[in-house]
Amino acid sequence: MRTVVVVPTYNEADGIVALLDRVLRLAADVDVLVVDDSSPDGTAAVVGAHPDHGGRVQLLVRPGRQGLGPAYRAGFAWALDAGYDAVVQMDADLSHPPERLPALLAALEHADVAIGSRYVRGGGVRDWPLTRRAISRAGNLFVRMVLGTTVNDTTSGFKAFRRGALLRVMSARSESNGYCFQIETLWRADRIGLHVTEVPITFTDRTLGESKMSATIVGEAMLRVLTWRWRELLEPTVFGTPEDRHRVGA
Ligand SMILES: Nc1nc2c(ncn2[C@@H]2O[C@H](COP(=O)(O)OP(=O)(O)OP(=O)(O)O)[C@@H](O)[C@H]2O)c(=O)[nH]1
Ligand SMILES: [Mg+2]
Repeated sequence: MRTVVVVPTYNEADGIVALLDRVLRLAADVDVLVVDDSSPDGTAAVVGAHPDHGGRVQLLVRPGRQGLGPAYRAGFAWALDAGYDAVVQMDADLSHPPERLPALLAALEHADVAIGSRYVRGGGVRDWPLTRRAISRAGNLFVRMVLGTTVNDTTSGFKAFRRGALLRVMSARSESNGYCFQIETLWRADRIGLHVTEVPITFTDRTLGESKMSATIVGEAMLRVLTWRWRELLEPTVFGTPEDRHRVGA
């Protein structure tokens, strides 16, 4: 299965080489696409200077900081154009263990979307302060209650999609600027009727670089989740009828 790992970066020069090396050594058919928003710390130059292992390391540089959502939309469009069979998303800060990638890809043998999950048996979070744990837990509870999904880790940024599944998820116009992009893709996958599964991962707090999480990002997520729910209550067939959904196959 030809796979590409899409990694958005903003000021991740310190850890990106370790991430590239850890991903590239996993399997010969796994490539990496770094989507950098012209990071002032020179992340793109560091990636450009890394051996590309015969085209396995690709770089998409965008004109300036536009947020996680636009970076992923550009990266996913590139990956689909390039014809990959599976597309993975992963943070650049090594919070997501690259070594769990084979488990995510194995899960795609019987699922359309595999989520690297902190909140299933065997998963967890290491080194996060109590406040950050509480925000993540509360955020997940909020999303589960408002959107009515059974997925445990709705905000995970470590996911693998089969090509057909990603094509369907990205066929609708996505508006998320920040981290709510993660929730949006999950919500769409759930509503389209795709088979979503969770694979346990241990998430480790970043040791290099700085967090880009902000109150604006959290605020956008809460507002958008409520708006999405409101919209689908007003228009229940927005994702097709139940019959349409049963016909889905990725
Ligand atoms: N291209 C791009 N990448 C971004 C942007 N904002 C964040 N990222 C990347 O998105 C990933 C997740 O960001 P983080 O700051 O690690 O977010 P987080 O994991 O929720 O926060 P921490 O746990 O505190 O690190 C990282 O790889 C960032 O470099 C952006 O505006 N553009
Ligand atoms: Mg992080």
